Amino acid sequence: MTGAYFVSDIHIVSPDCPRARGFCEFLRSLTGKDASHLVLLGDIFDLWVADHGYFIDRFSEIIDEIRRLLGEGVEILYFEGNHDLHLRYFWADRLGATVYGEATYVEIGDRTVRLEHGDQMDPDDRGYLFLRWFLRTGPVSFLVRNLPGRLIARIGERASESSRHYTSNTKTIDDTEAVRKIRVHAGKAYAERPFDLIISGHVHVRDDWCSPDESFRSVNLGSWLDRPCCFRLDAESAGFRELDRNEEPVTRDTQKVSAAGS
Ligand SMILES: [Mn+2]
Repeated sequence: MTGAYFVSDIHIVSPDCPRARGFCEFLRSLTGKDASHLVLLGDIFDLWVADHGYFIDRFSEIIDEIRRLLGEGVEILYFEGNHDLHLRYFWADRLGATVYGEATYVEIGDRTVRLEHGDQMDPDDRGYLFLRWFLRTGPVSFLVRNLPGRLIARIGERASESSRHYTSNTKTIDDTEAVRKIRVHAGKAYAERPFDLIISGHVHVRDDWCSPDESFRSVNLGSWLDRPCCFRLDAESAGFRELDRNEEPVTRDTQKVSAAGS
């Protein structure tokens, strides 16, 4: 492997928004020579549903870069978030990325990595977990693929406006609590099936933590709403990279991922 790059929760709202520009710039900086994997861990777009021409045309610049990377042999893994759904019709079937709807274990280099968006991390969030299931049932999938893309976009905008309104008024979970949930979830997942590294997104709180017995490392990617960054993993090191234009890249190749075999 050369390098595996992980990003999530960019929440791109339009092709010209600063986060879309930053993401294009980031994609342009990658080539098949230095990147073996690009892992998109959900909520890359503030809204992307199925294979509507509306989204494909709107974000064609990003799609072109993705196509180039695939052509250069970069493996692209896209995990659905709660803002980007039913991705396989376009991202897998037409582009050639691998799309996942659930947590998955992947071997990258000599590490076993558990990957997931993170929206199933909180078992207390029953209302959301029901909605998540509902949005993926057959009839709803059929409907969202067959309604006009522009209408889907309008419904999505309404929904995210009201959810922003809702979360800003009733912030039920603070950063400390979010970090606790990330780590508890990592421990539970490890007990079910071990890994060297777990990477998630969704909660928008950047976290990089080694379990007390150093058996695994848990990373949450934070959000580009706070600061654009990616996590990079290669054979020697693993750490966050800042992607702000004015900042020097900071690589925290800190604690080595404690691989079972090393
Ligand atoms: Mn999310």
